[in-house]
Amino acid sequence: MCTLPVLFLILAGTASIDATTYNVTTPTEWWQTAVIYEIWPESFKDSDGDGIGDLNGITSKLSHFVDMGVTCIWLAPIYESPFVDSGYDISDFYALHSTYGTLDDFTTLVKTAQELGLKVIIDFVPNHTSDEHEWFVKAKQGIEPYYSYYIWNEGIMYGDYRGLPSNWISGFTGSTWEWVDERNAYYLHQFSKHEVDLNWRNPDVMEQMKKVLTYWLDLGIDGFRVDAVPFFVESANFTNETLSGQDVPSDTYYYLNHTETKDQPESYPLVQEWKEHINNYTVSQGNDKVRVMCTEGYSAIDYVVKWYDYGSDVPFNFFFISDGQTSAVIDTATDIVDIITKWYNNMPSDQTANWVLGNHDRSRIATKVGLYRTDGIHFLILLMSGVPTLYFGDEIGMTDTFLTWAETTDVQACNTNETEYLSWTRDPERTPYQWDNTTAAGFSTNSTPFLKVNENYLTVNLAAEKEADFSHYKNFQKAIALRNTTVWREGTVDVELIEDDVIGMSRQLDGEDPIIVLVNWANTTVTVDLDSYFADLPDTMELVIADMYSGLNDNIGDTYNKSSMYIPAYGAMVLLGTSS
Ligand SMILES: *[C@@H]1O[C@H](CO)[C@@H](O)[C@H](O)[C@H]1NC(C)=O
Ligand SMILES: *[C@@H]1O[C@H](CO)[C@@H](O)[C@H](O)[C@H]1NC(C)=O
Ligand SMILES: *[C@@H]1O[C@H](CO)[C@@H](O)[C@H](O)[C@H]1NC(C)=O
Ligand SMILES: *[C@@H]1O[C@H](CO)[C@@H](O)[C@H](O)[C@H]1NC(C)=O
Ligand SMILES: *[C@@H]1O[C@H](CO)[C@@H](O)[C@H](O)[C@H]1NC(C)=O
Ligand SMILES: *[C@@H]1O[C@H](CO)[C@@H](O)[C@H](O)[C@H]1NC(C)=O
Ligand SMILES: *[C@@H]1O[C@H](CO)[C@@H](O)[C@H](O)[C@H]1NC(C)=O
Ligand SMILES: *[C@@H]1O[C@H](CO)[C@@H](O)[C@H](O)[C@H]1NC(C)=O
Ligand SMILES: *[C@@H]1O[C@H](CO)[C@@H](O)[C@H](O)[C@H]1NC(C)=O
Ligand SMILES: *[C@@H]1O[C@H](CO)[C@@H](O)[C@H](O)[C@H]1NC(C)=O
Ligand SMILES: CC(=O)N[C@H]1CO[C@H](CO)[C@@H](O)[C@@H]1O
Ligand SMILES: [Ca+2]
Ligand SMILES: [Ca+2]
Repeated sequence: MCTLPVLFLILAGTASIDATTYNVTTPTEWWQTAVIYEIWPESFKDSDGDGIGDLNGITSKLSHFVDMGVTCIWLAPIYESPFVDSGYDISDFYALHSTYGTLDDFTTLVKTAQELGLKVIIDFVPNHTSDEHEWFVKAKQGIEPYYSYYIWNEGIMYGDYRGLPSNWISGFTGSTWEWVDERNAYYLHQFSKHEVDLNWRNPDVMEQMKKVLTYWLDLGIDGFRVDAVPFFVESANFTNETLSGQDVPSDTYYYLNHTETKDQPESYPLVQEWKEHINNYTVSQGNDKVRVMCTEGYSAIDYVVKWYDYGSDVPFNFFFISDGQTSAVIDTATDIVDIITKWYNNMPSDQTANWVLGNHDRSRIATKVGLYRTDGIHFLILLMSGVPTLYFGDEIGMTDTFLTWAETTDVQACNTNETEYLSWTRDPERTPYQWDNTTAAGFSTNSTPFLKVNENYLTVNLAAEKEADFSHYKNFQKAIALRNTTVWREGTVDVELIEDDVIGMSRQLDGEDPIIVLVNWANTTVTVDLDSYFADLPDTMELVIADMYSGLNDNIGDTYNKSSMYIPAYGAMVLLGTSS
């Protein structure tokens, strides 16, 4: 009886049209055409020589975004913090980390950016507070209402022996439970023990955090990027999690399957409520402008796209980075095509796609795919429909910096040991931005910044790449410029695997010249007839951008015949149809 409807559905499914061509909903809001750029404030630009980036440093470099075509900057946490986890451990949601500057510096940054036509969004970190936050200091003393802002449990008594409330493991290694003598109880922390999880079943916590949102909205920002959304609510009964079966140490995160501490259904409505709060704010301001909300969470696809239904405009698509459980496999052209089609096939068709290549937690894209493939993957994410999210320095091909155990500062790595830290450390992708070939790569006048500068800065730096005829930076800038076309905004997206090794992508629209991107993921040349993959192309096309190492730099502006397209090894090309 049960199998009949299933069979019917499968049959109905085979009748669908070519699954690789996607229609695009024409963007109407600013964020739908934005390129979002993550600034790691500590590492971007130091204005006062203390070796640490700051807000005035960012303000002094805003023209960089305008030059590049980036339209929205996202600031990773700038709040007051003991800095155990680089500012994600917030001790006051209403104050700035003093090393970064003053509230005046912040409002100057926002105002200057907006005058330049840029949008500014900030990190919102509602899962936890620092253990030095006033609420937790009072909670530890048993003072209400603060005690109930957090999650406490006395553990399980086995005779005289007290066991942990559950076997849950923190994302930063070790138990999620930390004992407090004073309260005779454990508190919950999904990350560092200095990042105490808030109790999202307590409505007072919601009220407090809405006030935080309003405070920053009043300071003029254009939206929020919400941190760690899958971790908000945990199972109410502290049920043990099952073993994952992975061959990893028993105190590390991937030892368990996180069925009780991640992706819980009760987390979703929280985001919906913030979105409504933000919308209400906008109404109260006379609908003065549109504000965006992005959400951060690595999970299986169903859990991620579900955020669209709960008010997230941009649920970050991390599938180039991780499949939700382990690092993404991006070895072949098939892997890339699968990642792209998986998102388009699963996101609601009336929403906006998005693509993330890197961030402050993960190895840089140029390190992961190799510099010779970096331009190609940039062309793809910039020219498909949707919102690309870039990590600072990607535009110039910055790579991870090797740091010794002694030089390591990241809490996630420091919680492990000298033999294990390289698998956990996030410092390599957090070293200073490489502006030029002067002291500390132009990041600071201080020759010993908080993390050392990558040794490659003499050649890999913005000034040199602006001077060069061909560079990662120039290619990045040219690809962004092509987004300002009707065919980019409204054209269909067609993603094709070509001859095993090439990722082909077209944007087409009646009456407009198409955009074609060809990215050869392999170290072998190939000549293809594009007609076998894309319908209705004009006979000839003009090469408008080619990756730095393709050897095609002198061919920019040349006309190519669609029936015999030569693609160099690891080559990436952007072509424009010449229909007129
Ligand atoms: C895309 O739009 C075209 C024209 O409106 C329509 O015929 C086609 O079915 C749509 N394709 C998908 C996958 O929705
Ligand atoms: C939960 O896990 C802990 C630690 O492995 C164990 O001591 C405890 O017995 C488990 N509880 C249940 C109910 O299985
Ligand atoms: C455990 O708590 C969850 C809510 O987090 C609830 O759905 C589930 O029914 C509870 N299970 C038991 C055995 O009480
Ligand atoms: C753990 O989760 C993985 C991925 O979701 C799944 O394949 C596996 O079967 C689970 N393991 C157990 C023991 O439940
Ligand atoms: C938004 O405003 C409506 C109408 O005033 C109100 O009913 C609703 O509770 C508000 N939502 C939030 C999340 O504050
Ligand atoms: C480091 O940690 C690993 C995994 O927990 C352990 O096997 C190893 O012995 C430790 N090494 C040192 C030097 O402590
Ligand atoms: C440093 O950069 C400047 C400007 O980009 C360039 O003219 C000069 O040759 C560079 N010097 C070295 C040593 O690379
Ligand atoms: C976008 O293109 C239009 C004309 O097609 C031009 O006026 C405008 O300046 C361009 N905007 C940007 C940011 O390049
Ligand atoms: C690509 O192949 C060439 C020639 O076979 C070889 O010299 C080169 O090192 C290869 N490149 C990479 C990045 O593997
Ligand atoms: C394109 O190449 C094909 C096959 O080599 C050839 O038949 C055709 O005439 C060429 N078209 C143009 C416009 O050069
Ligand atoms: C990508 C990202 O924002 N990751 C953050 C998730 O949350 C934890 C705890 O706040 C941070 O340590 C990560 O950096
Ligand atoms: Ca500084
Ligand atoms: Ca939580």
